[in-house]
Amino acid sequence: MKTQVGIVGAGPAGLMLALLLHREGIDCVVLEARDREYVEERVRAGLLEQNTVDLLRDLGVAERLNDEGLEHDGIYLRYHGDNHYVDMAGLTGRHITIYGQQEVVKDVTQALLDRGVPVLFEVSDVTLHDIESDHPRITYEHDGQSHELTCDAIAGCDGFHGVSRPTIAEHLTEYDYVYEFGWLGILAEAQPATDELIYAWHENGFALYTMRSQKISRLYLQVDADDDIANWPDDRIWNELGTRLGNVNEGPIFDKGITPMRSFVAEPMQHGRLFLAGDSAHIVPPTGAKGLNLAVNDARLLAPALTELSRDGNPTRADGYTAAALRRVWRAQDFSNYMTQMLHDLGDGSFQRRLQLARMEYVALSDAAARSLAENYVGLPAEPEF
Ligand code: RFL
Ligand code: PHB
Repeated sequence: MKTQVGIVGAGPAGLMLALLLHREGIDCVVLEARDREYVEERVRAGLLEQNTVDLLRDLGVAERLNDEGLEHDGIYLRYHGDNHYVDMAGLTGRHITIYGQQEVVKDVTQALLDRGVPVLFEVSDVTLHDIESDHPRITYEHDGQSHELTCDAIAGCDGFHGVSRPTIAEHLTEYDYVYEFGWLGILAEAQPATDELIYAWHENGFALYTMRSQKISRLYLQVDADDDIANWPDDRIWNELGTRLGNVNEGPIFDKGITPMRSFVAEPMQHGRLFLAGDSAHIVPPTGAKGLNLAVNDARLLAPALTELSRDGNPTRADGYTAAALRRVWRAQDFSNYMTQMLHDLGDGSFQRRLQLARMEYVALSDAAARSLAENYVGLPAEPEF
């Protein structure tokens, strides 16, 4: 089999790339290790930057997003028991939208299948070959048979634990930082007790109040990285959320889990004809809500680069992909780290904790400080074509 671009992974990066390439008339095949239901039900991110929403609209896949997405104007920073509003829309003229990552995945997967783009689920033994040639190949198993796909380029969109990055590991420099804490996240059938997201600094550690709809709340607690979800029966979770967030509406919890946190970047994001996009190349802690949005931005930059490479044989843009993508990646790394360091108990004593409060007060009191946080949080405008 032949295609122009072989895409490994049907997460946000791979799916968005496929849709963008299809719009340019470029053939692609998406290979996904898991089954469709698993990918579509996996609970993950929820916060879309304005750029991400604009791109989904531009691609004609925003019907449900327009109906069900919750547009927000700002966030609350909470410390010493009070909420301090940061007016993102007023400061930047841009918005953020709450719409579950798995809903984006469902909408884009369906659009691809409707437009005739092959998305193969439950593919195994994916192996990449001849990356340094003009015709790299992917071998894989599907439906009990071995297959080989010859491409002009391969997009490694297979997340942090995929096969793409390890294939070119010897050519990469990796920057890695692992935090000593994680997030315990829940979904509950409960009307959110807040109109905007609340990022809470508390002596016991960070907490975040977010939502999925008028009826579903999503909440997070900072816990130790090696904590076990079995230590957290529902009443302990609600108790701790109430302590850290103040007024919380309780309801049946239907999903809970602990996620470790890390900051990670692999450079460059290309070797030969293999291009990395999304979590396969970089991870941010979720405090800045950037992971999904970075994955989408990578796809936005990679699509025209691969189009020119495959259609015209012109590698100029493809060669510029790493530099273009990394600018936003490192900005997001810095912002995610800033939010994480300001809000969590880092275990480094009362002086540092007191400094965190001074930083938060500065954001609450100074327009300049608030604007800096706001423009990063809503997402800097998409960079011009490179
Ligand atoms: P994904 O979503 O991990 O998709 C990779 C896909 O590749 C498949 N795969 C393979 N397929 C074939 N062969 C193989 N060998 C394969 N190995 C893996 C996987 O099954 C999977 O389907 O990566 P992608 O597309 O780069 O997307 C990245 C985002 O998923 C991620 O950055 C965000 O979820 C991060 N994140 C958040 N991002 C935001 O922008 N805003 C948020 O509010 C936000 N909150 C979060 C988050 C991530 C969280 N967790 C659980 C990590 C909150 C949480 C709790
Ligand atoms: C979410 O809604 O899941 C969410 C929102 C903001 C974050 C992280 C996660 O910073």
